[in-house]
Amino acid sequence: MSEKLLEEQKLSNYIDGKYVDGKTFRSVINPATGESIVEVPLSGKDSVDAAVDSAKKAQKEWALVPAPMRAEILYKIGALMKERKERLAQLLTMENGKVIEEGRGEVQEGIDMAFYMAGEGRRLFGQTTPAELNNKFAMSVRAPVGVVGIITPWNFPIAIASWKSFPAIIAGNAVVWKPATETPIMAHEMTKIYEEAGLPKGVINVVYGSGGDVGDAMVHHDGIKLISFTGSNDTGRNIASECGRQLKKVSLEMGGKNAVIVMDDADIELAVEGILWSAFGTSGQRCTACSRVIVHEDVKEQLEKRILEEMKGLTIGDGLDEENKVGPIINKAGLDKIKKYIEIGKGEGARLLEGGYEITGGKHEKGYYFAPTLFTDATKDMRISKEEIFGPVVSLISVKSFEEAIEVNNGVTYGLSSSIFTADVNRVFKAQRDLDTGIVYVNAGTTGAEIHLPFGGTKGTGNGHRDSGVQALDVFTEWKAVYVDYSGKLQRAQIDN
Ligand code: UN1
Repeated sequence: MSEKLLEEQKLSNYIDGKYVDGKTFRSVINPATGESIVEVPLSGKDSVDAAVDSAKKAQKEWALVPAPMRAEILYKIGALMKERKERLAQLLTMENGKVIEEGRGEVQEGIDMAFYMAGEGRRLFGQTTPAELNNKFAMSVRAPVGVVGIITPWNFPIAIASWKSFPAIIAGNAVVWKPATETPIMAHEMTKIYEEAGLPKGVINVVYGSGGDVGDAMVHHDGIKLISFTGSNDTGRNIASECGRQLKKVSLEMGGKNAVIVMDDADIELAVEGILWSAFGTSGQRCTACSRVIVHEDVKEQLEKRILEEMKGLTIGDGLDEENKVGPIINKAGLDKIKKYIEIGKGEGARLLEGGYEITGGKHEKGYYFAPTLFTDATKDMRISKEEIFGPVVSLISVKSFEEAIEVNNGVTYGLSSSIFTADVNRVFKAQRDLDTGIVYVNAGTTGAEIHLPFGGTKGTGNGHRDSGVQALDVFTEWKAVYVDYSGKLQRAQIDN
């Protein structure tokens, strides 16, 4: 399969519109089979320097291309992604492991983002406003930030890159992109698409390598004016403190501990479907994955029973096989982290109802598989109820009231996504007001954010910025206030009126 889909045996950095060979490499492993798919360069500071030089040159000219003309190229990028959707989805499943249906869904997110941001090429709205003085015109316009650095994770290698790179380029920036070393193939496929769509050289540069080398060099480079990062909380904090020291703009998205609340008046069957999809889809490796179920005590037993029954129907295996509903975990480190949390949960006194083990043997032998897992009788203060596990593990916490459910939901350091199942309209509106997360769902699970709405969260999830939506433009632009005095004399604001 890999030979047929991908001809290259080694990937190359993409700098100034040219493929530049790497010196040292590591293998990209298909987590479903343990097989090596391709070699990815492990670059260093010199490659980042070259990428920034190229981006700087390109950005000057790109910023002068009228935004509707930049959009023409972005429309072409979207059209090529659409044309290659199946190829991209298959390669995505091979490098990331998510089941092919989800691979297609993710590529679609990227396509949607391309067309949506291309539309912004004819908007990029600023404001005009009356001036304080006569014969004077006042307006605010969006200006590009300059050369921007984007650092993207392995769990959504094409969607998250699209949320960041497309608003960046439509606004007239040039990009240095470090994709996750686990999933570089999506970036490589995108470089071919940029070329074919006619994106001028240097507008997007791709440098492969580790966070410690390439990421660090980007964060420290004074030619990069902004870092947009999605990844772990620890790395995000380190990036933010270094960017703070340099007064570099920084936008962070760092995960969640998302809960589905099931009230006593909920449609239980619908809630079960929502929980299964958002807890075990992408093997729980979404920032938005449901890893807590906060259930009203009156329906706890019924919900538990129905979740358990439905979990039995989850087929686990290689995501390229359409039969499978749950794919592998990204790598051994991911698997080890999940295993550690199973032991923590047991030690804390949560009751393991299902799963809790690595799946080995037969067709699972060479990949990294973990059984979908359900804990019950968890309490809000347990580590499994507070810390991000990033795997197919969900814990049930029982509560006595709506108010307690909201309190438990909000009692974690993260604030990305939350959900409530209820039939009571008053509870719906109170919940959307009081749930302290950047995304709230009613009668749906915690996943499935749409690209034209802001994506991000409160507290430890981020630092106040949002990916996707028009809000992403606020990250990738500076506001400039422009005053045009056409009175022919010096008018002094705050004095001459
Ligand atoms: C992520 O997990 O970082 O809402 C992104 C969702 C997807 C994106 C998830 N559209 O679950």
